[in-house]
Amino acid sequence: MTDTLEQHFDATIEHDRRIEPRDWMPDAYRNTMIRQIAQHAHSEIIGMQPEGTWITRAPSLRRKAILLAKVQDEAGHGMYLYSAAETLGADRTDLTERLIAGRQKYSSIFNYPTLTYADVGVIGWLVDGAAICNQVPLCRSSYGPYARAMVRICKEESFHQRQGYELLLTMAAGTDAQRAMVQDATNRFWWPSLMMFGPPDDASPNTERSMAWGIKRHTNDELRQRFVDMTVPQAEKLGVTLPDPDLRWNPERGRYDFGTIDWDELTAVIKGNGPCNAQRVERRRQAHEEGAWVREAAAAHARKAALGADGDRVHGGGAGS
Ligand code: FAQ
Repeated sequence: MTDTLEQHFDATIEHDRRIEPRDWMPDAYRNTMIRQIAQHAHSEIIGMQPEGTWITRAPSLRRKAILLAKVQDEAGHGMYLYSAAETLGADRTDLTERLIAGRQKYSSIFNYPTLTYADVGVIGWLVDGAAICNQVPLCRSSYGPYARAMVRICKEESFHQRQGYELLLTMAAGTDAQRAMVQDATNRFWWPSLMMFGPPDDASPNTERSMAWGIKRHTNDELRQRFVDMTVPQAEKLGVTLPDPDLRWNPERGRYDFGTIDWDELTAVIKGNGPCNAQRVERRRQAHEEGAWVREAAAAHARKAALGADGDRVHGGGAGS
């Protein structure tokens, strides 16, 4: 029986069709999907914090409205993704508790501080830019609910990327002090953005199997290179220098060469030792506790509504008998 189910699973992957929630899947596939989707959902939710801190300090009503909308979008992405994880049998409360207990990861990038308003622009440009590069191929990921969630998420992320770039173009056309802020933010976020794509291929334990299962469509290094190639001309147009003396066009490869990434830094940040890890998780824990009454009220309302519906049914049934 399991053999037949496994053959069906393998054939679905081979023919590049989607695996759906009620389909049989190997435990390792299910666990990998839950891990990746949960990590992704946590990143969207924790990712609200670095920019969220600037909402009250946005320099104009227009910038405040844009930033509020963007941060709300990230919350929405987190919700779609938790729902996608639930289709695999995961429990949202359990996932949140694992995040707060440090037993599940979220993207390293959100453990860096946002020191000036230019950081909001640079996050839109580089962080959302890297997210798009990584996530557009995930729209073809083999797990149906994840792939479908990714379509809308990518549309919104590309709007986020453009708003960040527009903010930076405005600052770049401003004063010397504003241009210096843009350069400083670029200096701080460039290398961590490259780390978002994960460890190099030869140190990425999950890539080979995730590629074979059609969960990932490209390796970490392929996507990182794609991001560099896409971003260098954008930096030139902005008039900022990317902080890498080894960055240059390689005519033979038809791609940009770039310097060595500090993998020790990525490992440290993933292990919880980045500049803001403790603060981010603590804030998430507080928000979860402060939101307990909302969850209780929603559950009580749902119970009441269900009881009401049942009551009607019982009453109707009684009248007819
Ligand atoms: N940070 O074997 P691999 C956003 C972990 S975008 C932390 O290469 P895999 C939008 C990895 O999970 C950011 N951990 O793993 C936004 C694995 O953990 P394990 C989120 C990392 O899965 C913008 C271990 O290291 N995007 O939120 C990182 O094949 C602005 C070994 O790595 C996604 O999650 C890292 N950078 O490839 C929001 C995209 N890299 O098994 C707000 C979906 C690796 O030890 C504001 N995810 N790890 O527990 C993916 O594409 C993949 O999971 C990768 C990692 C590429 C991230």
